[in-house]
Amino acid sequence: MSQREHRIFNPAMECISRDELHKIQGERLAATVKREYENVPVYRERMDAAGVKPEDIRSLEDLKYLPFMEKTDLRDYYPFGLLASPKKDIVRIHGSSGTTGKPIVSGYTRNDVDVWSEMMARTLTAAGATSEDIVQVTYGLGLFTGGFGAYQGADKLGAMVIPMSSGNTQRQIMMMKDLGATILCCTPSYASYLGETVREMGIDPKKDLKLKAGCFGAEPWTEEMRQRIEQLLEIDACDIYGLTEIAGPGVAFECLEKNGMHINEDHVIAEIIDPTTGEQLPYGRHGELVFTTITKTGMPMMRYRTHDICTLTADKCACGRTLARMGRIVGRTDDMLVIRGVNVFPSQIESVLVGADGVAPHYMLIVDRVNSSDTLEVQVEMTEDMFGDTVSHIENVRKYITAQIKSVVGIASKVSLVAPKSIPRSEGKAKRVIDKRNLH
Ligand code: DLL
Repeated sequence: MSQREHRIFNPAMECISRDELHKIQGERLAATVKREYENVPVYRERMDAAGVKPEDIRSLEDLKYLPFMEKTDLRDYYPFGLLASPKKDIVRIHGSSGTTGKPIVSGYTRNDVDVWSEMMARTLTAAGATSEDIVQVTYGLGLFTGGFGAYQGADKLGAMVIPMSSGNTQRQIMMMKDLGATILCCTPSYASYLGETVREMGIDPKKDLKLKAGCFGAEPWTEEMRQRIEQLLEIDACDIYGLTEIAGPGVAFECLEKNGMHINEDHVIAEIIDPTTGEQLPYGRHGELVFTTITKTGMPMMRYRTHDICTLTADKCACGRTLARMGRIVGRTDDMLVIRGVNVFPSQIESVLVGADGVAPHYMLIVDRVNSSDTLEVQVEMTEDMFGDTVSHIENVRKYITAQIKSVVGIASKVSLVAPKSIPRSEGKAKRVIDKRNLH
């Protein structure tokens, strides 16, 4: 057992026996499918086409008979075509930018907002938060779910919330210091930038700040990035996961064991499937994460394909929770880069860069096609120290990184060490890839 003190917001649910949980999931699934079939024409059509009736879905094992939903469905039935409740019962809309013009939107009833707030209260509690804490919300407050999700969870806990929203780094740090924020909620890329700026301003996090933990998510990050943020800000950095279509942040969260994210399985059912065949894969195997909501009433989702790739485990966690855990997201089936036939995830390259001396983890991957062959350029910023170093030392570091990328990812790349602060910083989700191959 770990020596850490673990706080649990709702022990009755978070530590429920797996048998009892599966029973509840089966009952909630059956009720949700009935609601979907009766209220949403597209669910009825798809289930009829698959030859499944609501009465066929009686337990968790029947999940596999249900059809999948995709992000394209949210576009096709935009904005209200997937509502399972009357529009007057929808109290909130959130959305996220898609790869094409219109955002995808999801409608939440009062029940859905309450469920999501509880999921986020569990998330903050797992990172050590209580009603005594001061939570700085640096996720954008707006259509994006990050800001409101973190705000609602902290509010449910009875903590003090500083709803900063994103941006204005100096001001974030001033408020953090003056108000004594103890918990930080933002993207990991921004947490790392905040940490660097804190150090540049000569602030000693141990002496001058009161931060103890952060709930970071909304984009893929690595174990190396966790260590960097923890060192820069002297905090526990916990990974949190969510998506607009399901509930926003808090769908899954790490406890202080930092060993995978507990899924709020009394509200969602998680599966891992083979992205090509759609077959369910056993726990422990990497595949595409699929969620089915079982308490959502506004816009419930049936077997929603997230395109996120990870593993699941139901092994016991030292925190005492029985909720299954998802591993770090290693990439997405759709932003996985295929370069000269090799699957490449930006997170693999990030793990090399964060571990290398002389460079800061601000990078951009530029993929192109030259003479019918794919090319990968990795632009990474030098640290200030390195920038003033000898040409031969810089060249050695460049060669070292090139060799590491080759050994981790399996393909050759061109590594360019660029000047400090020359790669644009992001306040929300970081943009790490420019793929020029589709432009030719
Ligand atoms: O990013 C919700 C969120 C806000 C989660 C704040 C965590 C913290 P969307 O904008 O709809 O919602 O984007 C969802 O972001 O399918 C993943 O690809 C990615 N993502 C979210 N959390 C993580 C994470 C919010 N912890 C999409 N690790 C998801 C890796 C993540 N990727």
